[in-house]
Amino acid sequence: MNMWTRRKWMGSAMGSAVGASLLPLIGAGCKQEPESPEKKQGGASGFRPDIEIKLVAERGEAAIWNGKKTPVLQFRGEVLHGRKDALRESGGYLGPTLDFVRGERVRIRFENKLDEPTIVHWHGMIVPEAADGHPQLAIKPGESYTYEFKVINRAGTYWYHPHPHGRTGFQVYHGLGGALIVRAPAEKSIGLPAGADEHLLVIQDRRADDENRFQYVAKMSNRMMMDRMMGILGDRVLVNGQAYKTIKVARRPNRLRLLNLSNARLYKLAWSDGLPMHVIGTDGGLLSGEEGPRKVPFVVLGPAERVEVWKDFSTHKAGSEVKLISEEYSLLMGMGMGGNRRMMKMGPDNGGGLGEKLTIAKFQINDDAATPGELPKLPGQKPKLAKATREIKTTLSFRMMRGFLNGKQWDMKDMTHVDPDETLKLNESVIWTFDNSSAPGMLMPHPIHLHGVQFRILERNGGGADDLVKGVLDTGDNDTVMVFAGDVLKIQVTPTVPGLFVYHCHNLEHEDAGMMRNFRVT
Ligand SMILES: [Cu+2]
Repeated sequence: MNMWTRRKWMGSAMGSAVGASLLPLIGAGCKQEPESPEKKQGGASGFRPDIEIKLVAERGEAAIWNGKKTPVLQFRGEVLHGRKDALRESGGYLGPTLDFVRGERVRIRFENKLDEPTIVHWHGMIVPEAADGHPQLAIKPGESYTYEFKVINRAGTYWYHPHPHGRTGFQVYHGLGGALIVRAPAEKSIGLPAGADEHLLVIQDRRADDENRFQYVAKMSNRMMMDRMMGILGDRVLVNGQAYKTIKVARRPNRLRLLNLSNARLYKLAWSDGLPMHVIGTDGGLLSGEEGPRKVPFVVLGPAERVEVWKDFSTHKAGSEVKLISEEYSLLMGMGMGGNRRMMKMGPDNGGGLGEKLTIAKFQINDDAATPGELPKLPGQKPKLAKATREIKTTLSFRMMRGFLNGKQWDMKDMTHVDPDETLKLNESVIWTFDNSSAPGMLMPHPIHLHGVQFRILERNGGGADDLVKGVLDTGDNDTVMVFAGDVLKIQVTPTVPGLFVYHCHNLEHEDAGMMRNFRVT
């Protein structure tokens, strides 16, 4: 028996109590099976997992740069039962990459070995509420929480990260996060590049001191104001938890899964060779044949968003190099308060590092003979959306270093509070408007994320996106969407799992500053 399995699993009294209170809310008609609270303690149950994984959050050290190792927080994992290739090491400080097949039943035994509360959320995954990592489910140090869900999402690129309110930004920044891939047999017939021609790039920015320690929100007052307003922006790019990433590629088409796991940075991703980006997928999987592949000069990727790109390296010389870069950009923001608010251009000169030109990764093309490929033909039509029966609206604002949704904040004393207009009916389509133009306070860009659903973006006025408009995709299935300053954006949401879920800004410094609310699906 190894070190992992010998350790005793502690039951979570808090998790059980909360689970019991949530249980009546998981009713019939749910695509997911109800869970019993006992299972939080890892006891026997009727749920028979195809895959069982142990996941631990703990302190560690990572060799990222020359010199001293960087103290990090990290997820470590192990397959206890089922396919061993459902988990593979990320290579850096990030948690293992989880690789599931649609339809599989998954049990994840999570243990908190940090010295503060935490809980894990499976970003983009549609799971029962008890498995969603709601902040009220946060467990104390030494406690464990067992997640059980069937993988019902479309094949796509998802991720996981902590979600304890007020500490999410800190924990993610220090290394807690990982990729989660969902595959489906049907995807194979499309003939996309696979195996060694498929690459996963988890993109993060960090600041570090002379001793290679990550620097979170600055203590210095001016910088601290900037950090809390813009979110943490780092000047060093890490890919898959490593610095100076060079990826060797064959001279043929490759498939790239790009994940923005940065706390606050938005990237304007482009190829250094000036060729367009061919987008084949978004947050929730591949685009339909009617929507993609989509050719754009660059891709705007906000915090927590993912994009899949097809790239033909056969047109490059053997031994040459092409870079994935983030081009310089500026964004409009509404600065100043009350009647004095005016739209200002924020960029590398005045945005605390916002919009800086950065190199993300270098692709080194190998010496093989070139094998050109054709753009893949994606199957299917754009899904026909049901007629929406209701409209709801949320205003976004930021003032006094705090974020607001409809003028309200996350309530730590009542973490299950839901307003009447935050109640959605199961399987009912609603049009949800996010208005980032009218509320008092500063107007900032906010990446808005809804738990428990994949949604469709209907329209936006595009205010504030400034020179980024050509790379804002607004297509396919999404769980996170950039709402720019001055923007009014409409999405269509059709929840398929009942329960209590959160929606929030995924600029993690904004989220921790209260920019999160519940919605309930009944
Ligand atoms: Cu925000």
